[in-house]
Amino acid sequence: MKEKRFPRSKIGWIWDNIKGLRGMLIIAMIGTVLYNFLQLTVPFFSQLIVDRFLTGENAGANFDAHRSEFYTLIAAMIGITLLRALIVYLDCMAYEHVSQRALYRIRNFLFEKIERQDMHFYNEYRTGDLMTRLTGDLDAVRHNIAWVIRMIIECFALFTAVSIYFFSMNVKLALCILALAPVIFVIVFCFRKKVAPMHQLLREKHAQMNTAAQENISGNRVVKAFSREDHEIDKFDQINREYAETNKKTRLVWVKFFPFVETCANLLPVVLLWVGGTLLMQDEMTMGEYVAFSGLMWAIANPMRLLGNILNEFQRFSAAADKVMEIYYSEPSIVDAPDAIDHPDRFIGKVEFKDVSFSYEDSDLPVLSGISFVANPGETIAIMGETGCGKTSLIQLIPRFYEPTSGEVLVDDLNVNTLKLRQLRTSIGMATQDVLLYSDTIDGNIAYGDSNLTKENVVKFARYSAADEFVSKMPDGYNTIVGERGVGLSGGQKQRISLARALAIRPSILILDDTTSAVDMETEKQIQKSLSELDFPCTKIIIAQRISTTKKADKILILQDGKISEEGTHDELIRKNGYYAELVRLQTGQEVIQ
Ligand code: DUT
Ligand code: MG
Repeated sequence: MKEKRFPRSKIGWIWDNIKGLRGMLIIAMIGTVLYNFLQLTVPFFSQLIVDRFLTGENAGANFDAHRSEFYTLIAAMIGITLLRALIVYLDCMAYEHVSQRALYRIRNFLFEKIERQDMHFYNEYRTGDLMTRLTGDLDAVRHNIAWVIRMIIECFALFTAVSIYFFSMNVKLALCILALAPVIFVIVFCFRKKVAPMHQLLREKHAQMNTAAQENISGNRVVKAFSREDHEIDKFDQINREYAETNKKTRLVWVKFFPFVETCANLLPVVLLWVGGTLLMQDEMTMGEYVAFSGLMWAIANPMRLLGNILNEFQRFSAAADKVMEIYYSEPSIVDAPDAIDHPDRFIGKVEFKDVSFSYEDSDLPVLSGISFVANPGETIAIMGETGCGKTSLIQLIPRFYEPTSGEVLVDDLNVNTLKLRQLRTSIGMATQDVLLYSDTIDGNIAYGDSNLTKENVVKFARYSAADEFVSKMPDGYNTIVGERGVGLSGGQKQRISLARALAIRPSILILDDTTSAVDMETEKQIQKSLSELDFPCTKIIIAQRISTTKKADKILILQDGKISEEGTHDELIRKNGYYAELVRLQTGQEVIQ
């Protein structure tokens, strides 16, 4: 798996994202150290009580003489225990608060990043994978702040505090007990090396599973149409099984190391009994000190036992953070030039291609080569050609969804890469080949590009696109919810709403990509009439297959294998007797047969 380089380390990145909360996190960390040091007070007081009042020659006399001191020590133990509980409570709240705020911040930032990405990004990343980054991966990051960091500090603080205390009581016994620590570090180091790649794999499997689920849910119609439910269920089962297996394997890595850690942890009481007992017999330590050692043995053993878990979680965070940071630091390649021209006025709508060639990043095959044409303001340009000849690719260069590999695309004689993307794109009304309507009302969908659009105007644009008639017949009219969760619309109905949405921004340039392909001839005629009578100036670039759509265009371009093979008006192209003339013959012939 390739290592990605980011401008910040993972911890540095978290630090950046808790701006304004850093003070709270530092206080929380100090709190963690504090409550772990407070752990020592109970054994410390126990040691005092044992030595003064319970063992030794004067124990009975001490107890009678200093009864109040005895009770004060007991009360102090209770008081400190309560105080410690309060600190733990506040501490957990602080970590939770910081982690949730960081999660919220990063998630919003990531969403914005994703929203502003260019087409290359969307070609590269699958939806399920992006969803995994926004949910599971980010939660691993949150968990790291809320739990892993706290646990690491807790283990170190406890270990350090206890070590200091042990050394202050008896150096020999402390050394014997802590001699086991290096062994633990070696074990943990080996474990980390083994488990880190497992977490990366696990994370990949998780993303694959989410992608499979997402694609199946959104593409369920295709699954149903081909009766492939069983096949898809089997496929999902396979991915799910792989995920479960990887998950199990990752968890089991620790199981291999655990016996060694457990043995070390279990050796601790043996060392205490053996060495401590000897020292006790030689009067080198008191019974109280022995009790204190014994009472704190868990504080050495627990961090040992916890280390595996902490490291597991840290590796999970590490794998997830790589994925999140990849998006966090990604930059779209198509952005405003630093000296982009400000063009606040309406474009007059001249579009020009000057010797444009284009190929997609992921393939070397040229999709377009040497394309040159001019669409003068107000003209209608039709683009025709066989499927896959590059029509959609061509029009996507106008709003700069992609950039030409050579040549220039100009709008109003300005190269599109010198314009501000926002100004350029808000001047272009586009109805794409795959219609996507949002889960919103029809009204909301039409007014998508201009939320201040009045009701009358929504209806006006719906009339232009011949949508008003069927929308008015719906029980809720323009308030009918459409899209994924709404009522179903036919392909032609969706196309008409998408056309109304493109028109509603009153664009200087209107681009229609096969927008009336699913509409009947009669309705299409109606739409064409409306398009020629728009109440705002607009250059139209229309991709279509039907002669009836393109016949009246000022210019028809025929694309063949990414090149313009024919160019001219309907009559000129008929005279040329080439591809277009053949198309006319084919289509009118069909009409005669019908
Ligand atoms: N292509 C890619 N990557 C993409 C999109 C398309 O490599 O993301 C290729 C496929 C095809 C060529 O580019 O060989 C042109 O595709 P385009 O979508 O421009 O073709 P079209 O003329 O719009 O075809 P259709 O009439 O089917 O919409
Ligand atoms: Mg296309």
